[in-house]
Amino acid sequence: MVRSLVVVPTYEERENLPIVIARTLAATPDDVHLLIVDDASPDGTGELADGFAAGEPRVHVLHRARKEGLGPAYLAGFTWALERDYDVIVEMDADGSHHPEDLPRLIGLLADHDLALGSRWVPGGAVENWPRRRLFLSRGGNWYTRVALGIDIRDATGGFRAFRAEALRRIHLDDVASHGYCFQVDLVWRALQAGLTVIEVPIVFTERVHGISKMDGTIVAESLRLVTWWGLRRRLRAAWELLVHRRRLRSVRANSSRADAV
Ligand SMILES: Nc1nc2c(ncn2[C@@H]2O[C@H](COP(=O)(O)OP(=O)(O)OP(=O)(O)O)[C@@H](O)[C@H]2O)c(=O)[nH]1
Ligand SMILES: [Mg+2]
Repeated sequence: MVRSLVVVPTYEERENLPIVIARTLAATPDDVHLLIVDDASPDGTGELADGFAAGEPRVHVLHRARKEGLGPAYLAGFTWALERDYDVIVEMDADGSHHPEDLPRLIGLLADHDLALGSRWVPGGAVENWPRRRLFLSRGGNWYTRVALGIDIRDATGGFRAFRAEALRRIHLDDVASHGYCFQVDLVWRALQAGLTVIEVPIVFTERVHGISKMDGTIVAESLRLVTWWGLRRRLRAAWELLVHRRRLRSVRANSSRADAV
């Protein structure tokens, strides 16, 4: 049996929570559980989640002391899942942007892959009701990420994805420090560097109906800064390896011409 845990970070999602829980439970079999990771939402989302958990064994809640961003909330959720030996760990937003009905397809792909990414920007993928500014930001951010890191991933910033637990264990989560969207890029980048198999599948992303977005300028700035740094570090490393290789080649040639002279 494959036990899956869908980790759902929440901050002020009181209106969305009942909907996302009901849709997830209805769309998935009993071996799929939900973990709500709430950062002490002032609107009482955490207490509401406790109420659901009390009446439904498939729902769990992790309370955190304060709002620290998406990255730390997910890391806490991943640790919770790995400690309890779930086989599959899924990321999903609480705001209805990700459709829980896609979960069986996403989880099913892990039979052949380490990481399955729900993607808005592969053929068949789409975004509903986004303003032009958000479309531009997402497409531009993904283009920049692809060029800077040299990866062939269309939607590295998306947050609807399923990991084999084993894959998460292999990508060393201890030193992940990114907080916002960049956290998503960080994990894909680590997965690729670790040689894990990554597949992108189309999803339809729908703009939230209730509540407000927690995305802001600091999240965009963090992403730009870290992706630029990772890209630079990748190129510097490649240049250094080329230099070392050339030096080695030169010394081998020098040695062999010395040997010829003798
Ligand atoms: N626990 C926790 N959850 C968060 C935090 N920030 C955002 N979230 C949740 O993470 C998910 C995604 O956040 P959103 O505000 O929808 O941000 P987004 O989806 O990146 O941006 P939009 O596309 O504008 O909705 C939602 O379920 C939020 O409630 C945080 O600091 N802590
Ligand atoms: Mg959202």
